[in-house]
Amino acid sequence: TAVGLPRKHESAELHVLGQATYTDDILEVQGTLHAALGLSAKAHAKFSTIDLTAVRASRGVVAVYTAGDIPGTNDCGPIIHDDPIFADGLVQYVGQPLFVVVADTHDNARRAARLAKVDYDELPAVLTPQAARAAQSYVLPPMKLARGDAQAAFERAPHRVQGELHVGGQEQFYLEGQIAYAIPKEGSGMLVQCSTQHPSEMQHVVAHALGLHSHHVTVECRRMGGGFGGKESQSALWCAASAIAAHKLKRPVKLRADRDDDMLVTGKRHCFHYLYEVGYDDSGKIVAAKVDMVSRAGYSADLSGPVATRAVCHFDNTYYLSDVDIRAACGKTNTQSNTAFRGFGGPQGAIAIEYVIDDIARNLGKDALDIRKLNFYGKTDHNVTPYGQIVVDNVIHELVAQLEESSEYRARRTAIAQFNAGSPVLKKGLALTPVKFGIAFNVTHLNQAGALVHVYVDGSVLVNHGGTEMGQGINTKVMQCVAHELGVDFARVRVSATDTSKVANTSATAASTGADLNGKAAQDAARQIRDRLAAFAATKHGGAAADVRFADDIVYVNGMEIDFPQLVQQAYLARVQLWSDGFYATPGLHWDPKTMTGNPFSYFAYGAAVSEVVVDTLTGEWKLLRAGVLYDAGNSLNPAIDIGQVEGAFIQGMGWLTTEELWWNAGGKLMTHAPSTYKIPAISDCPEDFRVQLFKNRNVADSIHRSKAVGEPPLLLPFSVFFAIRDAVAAVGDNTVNPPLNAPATCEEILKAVCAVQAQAAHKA
Ligand code: MTE
Ligand code: LUZ
Ligand code: MOS
Repeated sequence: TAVGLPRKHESAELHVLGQATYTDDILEVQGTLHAALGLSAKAHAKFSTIDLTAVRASRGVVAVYTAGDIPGTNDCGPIIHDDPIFADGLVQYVGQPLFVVVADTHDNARRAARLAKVDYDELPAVLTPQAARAAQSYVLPPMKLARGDAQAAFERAPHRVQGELHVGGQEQFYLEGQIAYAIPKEGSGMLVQCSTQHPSEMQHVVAHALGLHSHHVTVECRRMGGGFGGKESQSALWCAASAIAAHKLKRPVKLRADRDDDMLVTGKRHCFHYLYEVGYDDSGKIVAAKVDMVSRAGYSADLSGPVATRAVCHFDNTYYLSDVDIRAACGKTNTQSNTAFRGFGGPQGAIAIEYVIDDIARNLGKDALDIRKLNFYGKTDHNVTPYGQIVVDNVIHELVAQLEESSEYRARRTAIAQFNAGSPVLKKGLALTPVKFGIAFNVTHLNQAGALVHVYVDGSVLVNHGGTEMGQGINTKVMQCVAHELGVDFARVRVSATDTSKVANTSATAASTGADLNGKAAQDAARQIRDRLAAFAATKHGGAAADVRFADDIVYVNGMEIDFPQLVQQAYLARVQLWSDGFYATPGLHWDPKTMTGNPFSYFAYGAAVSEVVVDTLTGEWKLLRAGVLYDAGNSLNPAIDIGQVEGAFIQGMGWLTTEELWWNAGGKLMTHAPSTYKIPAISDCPEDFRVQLFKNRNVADSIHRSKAVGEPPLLLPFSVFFAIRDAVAAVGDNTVNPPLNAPATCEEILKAVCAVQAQAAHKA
């Protein structure tokens, strides 16, 4: 079987040899020009004209296009369509594109882009989600999900905790930046080669911008050097701008953002601000939970609605909350329009309840793990989420028990207490946190995928599917599925670039559903070919079609063994169709956005992690000493790739919660727009002792080979790092004071929390 083996990534050799082709590596067509964007210098301002004289006169410049030059619609936003390609009379954030300049070289285009003169008429700017909430300024109507009577239950509760929390955003920091290369074709055709998670959306945006139909536009993406959600919708601007220029000039135009522009222009993970009020009993059981979250949506809606919805639907995490009131609003701010980022609001929803549980544990003088376990969803009762979906596959009890034991959690807890008692400056902390993550797009219709499988006469197989490769290994997994279905060697199968002219109307490769959806679609296509081959084999060689078996590159028919290519050759001569399309739509999903109830998810993926840190309480510096992870990938399609995904997501999530800080100045300019000021984790931040294991399980849902998705859920595992830091900080006092720690827990933030705990401890004494 090809499925379930720990195969290396299909492009592993190309990656390490530097031979994998990214968009910028594609050989340039003769006559290619290079573009750059001119950006707004103000956060919120009106303007009437842009003086482009100096831009036009700059060396190598061929043309400049502004909003008025767009042949079709000036829009590159998903869902709500409130994102102009080029600002038209109004700028809403520092970095908003005003125009595209095309020159002979990349450097000449960039130099020219800075020479525009704009007469801004400044307007007041809203720069934080809290300010947006105060002004009731939202990009979408606020949402609410309630069950029971949270207010009454809160008032009756034996104990109450209330507080606020701020969790910062995060730059996707894909290694390959945004890029699009538009090549005009005959008869108004346009080919756009680009780095995108969503080729069909790019096709639509380019068609609309050019005033053409979808059939005029082909979008192709062989691979991305990472997307992480940042290329789900926001690759559109770059596609549209390059295509407009290419269409006007009838020349190929490449638009590659340099890192600073990429970070200034594009949206990031939403930061969230929370107000919470939770009631609990003496044992630590939550009896009432109220939370009011507001996100930083930025100046437009983009995907902020579905992100907030996922935050609402992940506030419960692994816990049964009888009486809840969850509110979420998407604050309109004069900053980049925030977008998808691995987890898509799920991490932001779940961290709030984890913070509350951490508070409760300290208030009761108990271990937070015990409070967590006490509140877990039940297996047969207390198993309905606030949005009405029944948790039918709950494995969190056994998963956490296994990790607790294998990590020697209790013994380490004791050892850490002893260490801290004898160590006034260095304090250690420990935390074990669980994850439950709903798998499916929470916008139901997006849960569909298509594939095309070709078996050529020589027995080689070419697969094209609607998913995109961003390093996560979707192609490897789909190849495994097809090889399995046809019973052929893995080496017989190849995947070609994602191409809107091959598979139409695809969804973004997102919501961790890439392999689930496209694996099923490719399986469907391969199965049809296999069935045709089986029918043909039985006709030609005798026996029943149902008894024909395909395995190990051999076809077993009526007691005979025929090599796969040989049977293919025979079938071709007999005029059997050797290629097929395939399609899949996830069954059983429904969602009512008005009541925020339904069955939005196909199933849940689970995991848990335990982290141990040491914090220098004089400097706020810290180190992750050891981390252990148990992740439920179901019947994993590829354990090597899945473990890689878990490790990557863990470290990426750790960066979000600790070192990665987005900082805007008083004028609304993002000052952390390069790695010099924005600190992503480095290899030296990875724990020396890092144990990642997959939990033995099988999906109860009929997913592809009973596997479970792995892309996003592990991003929530490093909650354990954040709460281990908070645990260490609490040890500065007597472990009863809740450190007011916001994320990211930078050294500065940790020191502030240390001082707050010391001040409270002094006050008590
Ligand atoms: N892994 C790598 N190497 N690069 C990426 O950009 N994106 C993540 C995750 N893992 C990403 C990644 C995100 S945000 C998602 S939604 C999933 O991969 C998408 O791919 P999948 O659905 O095929 O798992
Ligand atoms: N929903 C979701 C979405 O759960 N994940 C996504 O990535 C997404 N993207 C667009 C719309 N809804
Ligand atoms: Mo992933 S945030 O759903 O692209």
